[in-house]
Amino acid sequence: MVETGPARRAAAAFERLVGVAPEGVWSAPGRVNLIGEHTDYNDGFVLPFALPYRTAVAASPRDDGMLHVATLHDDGAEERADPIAVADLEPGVVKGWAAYPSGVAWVLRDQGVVGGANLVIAGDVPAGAGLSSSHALECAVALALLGLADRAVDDLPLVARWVRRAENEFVGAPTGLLDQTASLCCVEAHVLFLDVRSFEAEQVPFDASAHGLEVLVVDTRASHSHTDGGYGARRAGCERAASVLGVAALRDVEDLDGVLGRLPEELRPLVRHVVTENERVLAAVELLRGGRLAELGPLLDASHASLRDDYKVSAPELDVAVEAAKAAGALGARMVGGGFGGSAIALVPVERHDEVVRAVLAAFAERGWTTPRTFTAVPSAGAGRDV
Ligand code: GAF
Repeated sequence: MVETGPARRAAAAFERLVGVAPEGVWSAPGRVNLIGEHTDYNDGFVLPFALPYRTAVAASPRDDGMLHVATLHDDGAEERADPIAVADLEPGVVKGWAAYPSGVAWVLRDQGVVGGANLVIAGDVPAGAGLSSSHALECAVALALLGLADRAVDDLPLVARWVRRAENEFVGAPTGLLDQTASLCCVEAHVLFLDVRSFEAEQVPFDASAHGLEVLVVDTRASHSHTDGGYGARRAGCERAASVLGVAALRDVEDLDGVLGRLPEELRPLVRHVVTENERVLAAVELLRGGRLAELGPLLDASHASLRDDYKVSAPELDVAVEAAKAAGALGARMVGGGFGGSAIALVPVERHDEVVRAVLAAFAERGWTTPRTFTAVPSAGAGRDV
């Protein structure tokens, strides 16, 4: 049990707000996905790792069946959501940030976790950055509520499915299983190679620094959302294409060139992206298994081009970050997450770090855009109990 900064802050805020120490503190990380974007809801492959940034939830049970939730904002201000009876939770009744923890309590109620709770949240996963801050919060809440109920958490993929239900049905974001599975199942110094259909998982060692490399994250500060239609439209297009082709999911498409002609024109690029992106994940895993990290660059570049030109989920800020990083010496770069804003990653030789960061900041400054935030991402621990 490692007590992290967010865990300490959540526990301290809990004592201030509730007046006693919490029964426990649980936390979960954000993620980046090395490659494999928009493949998860097509039953495909993903390759994420957990970030060193986490959301922590300090918690204690309540015997009146009420859910009291508060969050600590970055500026130190505390905000309490309106208390609500767990029995009264239904999709649509809780809005804003409190919908995320409430949605998890709603799902777990169906699993027999019916008691009330005090939850105080603190975290340092950048919000709106495509780094999965919402899933970090939901996973931490899930572990906290299960922990308070003394429920063993031995089936993490099942917990991931519960969290997906909260996100899809309570929050209203039609997301897949990538983010919550990464947050729950990733381990330090590895990327998680996950077959989303079978849930077969392999922890693949990933130590970029041993190769003189780093994964640089550029949070463009162009904020994104998964509830505003663009994400759902792509997902619906994929489902329509699978149904036209008579396959269970686009994962099952084998002869890409052969099937494209059978599809309405507007669906072809979606299918092309998903099929080629799955191939890129498999190729990336082969490179990692062979210790050939420095050869990942072209796969990252091809992934970005496919997301930009075929899937059409990039944004000018993402494209500029990717191009500037590459021009300054990155071996490859791509947007990560759902897109329409958020973050990009670049595979950077350590000695080019400063130059790449300078180039990205200069490109943004030239355009009068908000200064992006950059950091080096090291594969970190997944969710768990801190205290
Ligand atoms: C978002 C979603 F939450 C994930 O499920 C996944 O689809 C991702 O976008 C794109 O790969 O992060």
